Amino acid sequence: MLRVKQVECPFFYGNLGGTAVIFRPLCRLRDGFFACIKDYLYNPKVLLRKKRQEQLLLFTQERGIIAMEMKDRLQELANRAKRLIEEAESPEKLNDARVAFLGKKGELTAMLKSLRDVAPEDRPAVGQLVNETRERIEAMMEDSRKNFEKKLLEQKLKTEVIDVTLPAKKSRIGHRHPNSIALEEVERIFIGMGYEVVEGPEVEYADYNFTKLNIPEDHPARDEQDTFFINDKILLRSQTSPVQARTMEKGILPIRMIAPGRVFRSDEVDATHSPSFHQIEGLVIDKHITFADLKGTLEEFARELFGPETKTKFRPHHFPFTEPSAEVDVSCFKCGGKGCRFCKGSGWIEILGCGTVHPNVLRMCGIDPEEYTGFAFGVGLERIALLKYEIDDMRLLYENDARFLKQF
Ligand code: 2NL
Repeated sequence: MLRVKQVECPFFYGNLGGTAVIFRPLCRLRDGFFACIKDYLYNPKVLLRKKRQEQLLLFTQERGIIAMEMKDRLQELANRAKRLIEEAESPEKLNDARVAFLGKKGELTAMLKSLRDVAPEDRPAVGQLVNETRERIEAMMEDSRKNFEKKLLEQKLKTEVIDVTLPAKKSRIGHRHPNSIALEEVERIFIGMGYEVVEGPEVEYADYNFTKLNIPEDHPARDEQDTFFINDKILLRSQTSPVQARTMEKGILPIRMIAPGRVFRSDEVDATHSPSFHQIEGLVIDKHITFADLKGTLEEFARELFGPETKTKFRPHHFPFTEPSAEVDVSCFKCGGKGCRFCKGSGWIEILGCGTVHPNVLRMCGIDPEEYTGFAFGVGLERIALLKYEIDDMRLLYENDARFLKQF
């Protein structure tokens, strides 16, 4: 037993041989001296465990303190948020407060992050408190926002007086292009006579555009200067007749059809020409169809389009796909045929080309010319539109100037 002198503290801390920090308890002896207690207490392992326990105690105490602190801080934060929300004089200021407290880098979000410093057993309670605080702040903000909205509405109602006697603003909607109006008019007339409207491709085989229409290989219409060729066999259609050739090939007879659509020719732009324009072609195939049927049909068409007094004149002409062929003039609807500036003094206006279908065309499209005959015609849509609306330059139809278009 080691005898040591009386010391004031019953504990002694020291560094023995660098192994560990030794915590050496002494026990008080009867005669006022102290003695060390048993050896196992010097065991550094035991002592270290004790120390850890001590630290742990301290740590949990500290965390307890953190939990307490967080409650206070949350309360303080809620109070501060309340004050700021109450003081916000604009929705923008309110939004600033929202960002400061609830934003990604806001104070409450930071508090939520520091929840990991709280003792695990306190975390649910503190976490709930954070959430409750967030809800409280959100509710206050929502109230304030509604308040702003209400005030704004009240102010608007006071200042924005509506005069219900003012005339309404006219909404300016567009309308159909003169070409479309003319096309629909022509379609209406022929549908009324029992015709079908058929459409076909704008990119065509030369075979359908020329060969089957009795336009042989060496015909000038095939010239590259007149037609847009894609290659030897394919081109941009120069007329809508290929649509009719395709219909004849289907072999469903009789045929009563019109084929409206865009066509292409290699022309320079001027007042009466364009490389892309529109055609409406008509075709009737049945047993016993004669030139008289063609005349009757086109006379009726002219009267419907230009008025019941309109007269027609059939002048002999040549087309490769019809025989006989004719060009048709109508009596001038401006002067009634007397002659004026509009008809250049002649009293007549040319409107279309027509004829009875050439037997070669019928044969090449699979129809027996001994059994069936037919007539066909072709009219330029732009020509009809220009005449109908007394427009003297075709280019106006393509320029899309609203000041021009809105007149029709
Ligand atoms: C014109 C002349 C015309 C045709 C087109 C036609 C079509 C077939 C058979 C026979 Cl499939 N003919 N079409 C006939 C005569 C004249 O158009 O000056 N158009 C603007």
